[in-house]
Amino acid sequence: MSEENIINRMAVICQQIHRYNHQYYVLDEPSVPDAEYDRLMRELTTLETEYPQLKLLDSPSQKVGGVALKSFSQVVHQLPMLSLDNVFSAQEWQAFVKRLIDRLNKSQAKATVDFAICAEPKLDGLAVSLRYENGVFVQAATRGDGTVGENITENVRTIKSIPLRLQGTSFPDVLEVRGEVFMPKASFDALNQQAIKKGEKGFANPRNAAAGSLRQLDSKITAKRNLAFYAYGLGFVGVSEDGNGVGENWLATSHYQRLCQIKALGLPMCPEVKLLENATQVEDFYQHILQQRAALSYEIDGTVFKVDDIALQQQLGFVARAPRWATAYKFPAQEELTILEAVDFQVGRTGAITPVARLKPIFVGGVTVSNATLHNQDEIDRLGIQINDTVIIRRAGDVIPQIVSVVVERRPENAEVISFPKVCPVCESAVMKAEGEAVLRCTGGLYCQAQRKEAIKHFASRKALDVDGLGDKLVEQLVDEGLIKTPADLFKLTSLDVSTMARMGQKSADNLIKGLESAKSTTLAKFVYALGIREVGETTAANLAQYFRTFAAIKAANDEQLQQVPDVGVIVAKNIVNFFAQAHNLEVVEELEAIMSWPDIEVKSDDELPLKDQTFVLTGTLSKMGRNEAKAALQALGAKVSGSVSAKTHYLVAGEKAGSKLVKAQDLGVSVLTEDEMIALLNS
Ligand code: I6G
Repeated sequence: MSEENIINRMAVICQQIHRYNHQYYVLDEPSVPDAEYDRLMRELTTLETEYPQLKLLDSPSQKVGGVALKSFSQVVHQLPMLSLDNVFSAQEWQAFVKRLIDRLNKSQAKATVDFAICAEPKLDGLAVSLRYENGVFVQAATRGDGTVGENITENVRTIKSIPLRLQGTSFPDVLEVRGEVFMPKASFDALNQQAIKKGEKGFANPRNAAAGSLRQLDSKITAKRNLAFYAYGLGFVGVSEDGNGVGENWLATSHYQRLCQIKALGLPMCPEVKLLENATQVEDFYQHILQQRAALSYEIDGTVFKVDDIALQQQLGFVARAPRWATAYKFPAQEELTILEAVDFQVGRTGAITPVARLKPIFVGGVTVSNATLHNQDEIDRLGIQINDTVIIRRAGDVIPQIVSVVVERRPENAEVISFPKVCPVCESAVMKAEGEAVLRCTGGLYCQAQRKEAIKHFASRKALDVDGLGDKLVEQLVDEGLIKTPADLFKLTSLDVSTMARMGQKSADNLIKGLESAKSTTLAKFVYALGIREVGETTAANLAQYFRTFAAIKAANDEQLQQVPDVGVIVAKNIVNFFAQAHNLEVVEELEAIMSWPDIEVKSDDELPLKDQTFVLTGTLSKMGRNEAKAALQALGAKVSGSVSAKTHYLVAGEKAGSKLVKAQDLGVSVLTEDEMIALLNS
């Protein structure tokens, strides 16, 4: 690159980062994912390291964050509030350790490489500095540009977990505690739901919600937002001019011990913080926290590792804006940029036509993503998305990838509006949108090959008839080759039919026939669920079976009778009546009734249903019983098992790694049972 090109590139990046900083720190409205920001910052610092003479005076690499808001008074930090450098891989971590060791070797005659490391999750919040004078909270400031922050004392005062007076009697006259203010995931969800109800936009993520809440000029608003705080270190510590206190001597010589000291004064410390014996334990800690991530009640984006010995920290010192003795070891980005290359339309079991985004493959959240659902026209309108747009894609944990937003400023000239098909893309039947629904549906029913395939897949699926040897691919092949049209046709297949299909051996064919034979004996609840009636899930099917006891009674029930069943409202009742009113459904159902069997339902008295009217929610890993077994056991005693926690929940059963449902239950005061307590309840 010529010098002119380098200068231009640096100027472009600086301008971009300034804009992103303003959007992120001042407006609380980030327009690009953190990964893109980090990439630009790295490109800039690499160029600046290679060509220091070309570095711009106002380069954002010299700043830690955004600018202080005009509307808050300013606070000059007595000690600068630094930032952290990042590593993104095991290799980069090793390089960081090597740099530490080299530097210590240079500065010490006999360097000890076996130093302890203080390890913590990296919270996705907002760094703040709290100042206590003679044990009393007097000031809170944001990091700002690291030298000058915003005075947010009145807002921070409202954070419940921050003490206004330190506990005990032994502490320095002046103590600045630094840490992260954050919004727990459950509080963020509740806040956004409230916003949506009021027709407002809501926050993009818990970090923005925390920042937005701290920047309220009216601290009454902040007080209503459930913010939390974990301390991560110290700022200025000393004896005040008129004081005779303990000053700096009070401080331990280990970072971890200092955190424990801060905790003993009544300040919250993250429970996941751990003292590691040496750098070889870092990778395990990183993996452990990565696995815990979804179950933690707060958002994190990585881990932080610090040399624990304060004397070593002092030898290592600082670079321009970060300590040399600490680094954040970040998780793979959960948000990335990519291009929407095309949109296909898929037809589901109930005829719903779903637009599927075909994306330029992108590595995000640890996997390569090339598809994402766009749900329906409303979602497309909400996103304002067009083909060839640059989009932000998010994949958090095991959750399916989502398109979060469009980077409108990158819209190319060849962007194309997404238009829905006028007829079903599979069978060309008419399409329609029912009143009040956002979903467009194919009206072809079982005439539509796509709906047929999905109906048969559902019929054979694990929670329905659980047909051994019949996976989704095989169903597609059987339908494509014209061997089956309905679920009832499955039972007409012979081993010869199947074994003569492409890529099918005799053994797999025999397995399938055997699987079908044993699937003929089932339960009434599973049979009803397997029919795939719209919105009749497992619980509703079980309730229908328990209430009506025979299939004939379910088939003959009218709207009013159906609505007597727990869980069945107007819409579900209508779906059931409509299903049995269609001749082609009845034909298949009658064929199936002739082939299949299930035991009679025992009538239970109220005495035998001691958990009647009690609603349970199961969450986390139930290692002794497993979720399905626990659910069935609770339902057998009359309990209702729901998927989400609300004020109507009576008990939450929390297994290992329970996450946001546990937090919500605690917030709502719902009784929480361990798996053992649930088993004891079932046995009693
Ligand atoms: O911004 C930060 C977040 C978390 C930090 C930090 C931290 O430790 C867990 N530690 C330091 C030393 C600094 N910033 C400067």
